[in-house]
Amino acid sequence: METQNLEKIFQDKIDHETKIEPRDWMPDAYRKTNLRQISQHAHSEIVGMLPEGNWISRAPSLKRKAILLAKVQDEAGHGLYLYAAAETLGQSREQMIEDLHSGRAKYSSIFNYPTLTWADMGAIGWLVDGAAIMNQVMLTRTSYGPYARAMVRICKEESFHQRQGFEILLVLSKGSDAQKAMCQDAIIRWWWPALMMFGPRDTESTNSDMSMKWKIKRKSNDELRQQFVDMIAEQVKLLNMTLPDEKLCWNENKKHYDFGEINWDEFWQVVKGNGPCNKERLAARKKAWEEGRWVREAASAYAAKQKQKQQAA
Ligand code: FAQ
Repeated sequence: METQNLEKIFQDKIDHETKIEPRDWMPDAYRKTNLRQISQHAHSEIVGMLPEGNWISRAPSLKRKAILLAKVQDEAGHGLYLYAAAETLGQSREQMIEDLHSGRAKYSSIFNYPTLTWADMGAIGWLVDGAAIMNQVMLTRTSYGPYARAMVRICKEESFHQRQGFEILLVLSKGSDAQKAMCQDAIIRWWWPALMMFGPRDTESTNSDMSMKWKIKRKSNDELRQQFVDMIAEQVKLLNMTLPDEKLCWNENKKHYDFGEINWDEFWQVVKGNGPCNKERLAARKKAWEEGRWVREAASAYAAKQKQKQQAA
């Protein structure tokens, strides 16, 4: 069939909300941009384990430790579903990991900030997982089938993560003066980086036009960021805390909160690898990959042996 016809059938499917599956014909650019986004998303989940992993051994109680451990394990699971979804587009996991380690592939800017206090576990759950869900609920309806299906389970787990983060902050917000100060400080440090998670302004977003046409994305970066600000500006009142933005105020005409300008220079610096923890994060991932080599080899050898046994039987 001619490419023009194939493209028409493909776009008709998208327009009629039929999922695109791995064996369906798809334009090269659709394959590429899905591979880019899904693999970056997978990398974000895996690198995202590091800032919180840093606090597992220092959690203030056994209960908090168990919850944090489970949350960090959930993130590993999300990474695995997403790598598996990305592999259906024809790239090997080894290649994706190599792209991460060499700095060719991106991951979310947010994970390049340090976790300085226990309150950061609360702020990450509430703000970072909160921003992640805001963006990811639309991805449960994304046009590429394996990505959409992976996102359904991920979103359920992320909403638990967000509530556990808020609860950590709620406890601190009712605690001693030092605990209240710790809570406020974490909110101040994580607020702007959380807003950056939604990506550049719509006018600067190079991928959005095609991603919207192909229903990979269904809401723009600015639209989602606004929804997030509207939600958090209300929730912060329950904590009796404030967000570090003097321009934040309800706009009755727009029925949305107005808010200040993101430091875009900082955003691009972090995306380009010059954030506070970029080098540390990549070094930790490379070390884990090297040190885990024997486990991967042993697991592969075991799987091959089992397969041989089954075939012989
Ligand atoms: N950081 O044209 P756009 C999580 C790049 S998961 C770094 O607007 P697009 C769970 C972008 O890649 C968090 N780079 O791009 C968790 C592009 O460069 P490229 C991750 C960024 O794709 C919680 C360029 O800028 N979530 O948190 C960022 O249409 C707690 C131009 O941008 C996802 O990955 C950024 N913040 O929209 C885990 C969700 N923003 O690739 C552990 C899926 C933009 O052309 C603990 N991804 N860039 O070289 C998406 O929805 C989209 O990819 C966006 C960006 C919205 C992130």
